[in-house]
Amino acid sequence: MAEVQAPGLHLRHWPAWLAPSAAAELLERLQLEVPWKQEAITIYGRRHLLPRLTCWMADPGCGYSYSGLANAIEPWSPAAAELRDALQVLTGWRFNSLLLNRYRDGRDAMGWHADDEPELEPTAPIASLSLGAPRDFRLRPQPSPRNRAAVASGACQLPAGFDHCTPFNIPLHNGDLLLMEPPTQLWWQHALPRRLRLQQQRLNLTFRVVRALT
Ligand SMILES: O=C(O)CCC(=O)C(=O)O
Repeated sequence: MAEVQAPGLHLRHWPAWLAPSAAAELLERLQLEVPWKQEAITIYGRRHLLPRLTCWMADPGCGYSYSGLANAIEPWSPAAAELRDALQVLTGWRFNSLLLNRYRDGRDAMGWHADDEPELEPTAPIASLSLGAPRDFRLRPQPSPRNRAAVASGACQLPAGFDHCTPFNIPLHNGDLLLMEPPTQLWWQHALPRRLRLQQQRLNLTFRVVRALT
């Protein structure tokens, strides 16, 4: 396991957490078990199809929405539930929800964002498992709007050395596990850029802890 640390960022990376044969078998199972959908989001009144297929699996009541898209909750599939239980043993966290992304080829991608929605438990890590084709996972220093406002008002300070941080890349391969620890989502954004020559698919699973908001 490799630790990656920078001001406001803490990642733990297990290259080949799953052996190639286990990762290939899991990818096959997930392709069949998961009810993949291509969702649309509305930005400034215009509807856009997401450039990937997705599915939100979660315990009952653990809904999640972003960019005006309220994800329908699918029940845990057998393979996803096995992974959730293995991650509980590894991390001590009982993940109650999972976003699955299927990038059909290098034209599918994910834009810059942080997973900082209010329904996500801020003290929990996000556990990200990659299957299939390798892709670059980009990170850049970019405080969340809440933190930017808090810094501007003097309520909190930038992490020491944050001004000198620059974007960087972590190539994620078949079977890799990446744990994004707090407070990473509050100070850094991530993205999965397009790779137009890539023809193979990749699945990514991000296990999360959603809290009930009162
Ligand atoms: O596919 C990836 O590695 C990134 C997924 C991601 O950014 C997310 O689910 O929030």
